[in-house]
Amino acid sequence: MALGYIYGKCELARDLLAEGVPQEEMHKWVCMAEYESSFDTSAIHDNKGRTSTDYGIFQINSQWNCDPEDGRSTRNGCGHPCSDFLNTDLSDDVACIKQLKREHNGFRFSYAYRARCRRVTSRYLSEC
Ligand SMILES: [Ca+2]
Repeated sequence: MALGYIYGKCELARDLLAEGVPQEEMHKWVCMAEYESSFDTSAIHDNKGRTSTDYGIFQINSQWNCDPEDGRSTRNGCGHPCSDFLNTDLSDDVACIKQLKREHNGFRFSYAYRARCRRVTSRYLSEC
């Protein structure tokens, strides 16, 4: 397990498949990772006013879905410290995104998905 790894697009699709992401959803997951983090597992972005921070390749949010462990309040819906979402073990990241997808009945919880990935088709992965 390492920090700060930047995936290639097709490499990420292979790893996500190994972590149990369904092939028919793969273009959506990889597109989300591209526009959330530019495929960087260690990406950290503070939201406006620093009330919350987004972590990792899928930019999991500290206010709702992980614990920033710095005293800020959190609902920690996925039950992990946010630092778990910065390494190259994507199993917990995938489990969290699957949970959010269930809770939200789709990927619209993701800003990047709403902004960039809604109309993406499997052709997005045609070079893989
Ligand atoms: Ca992880």
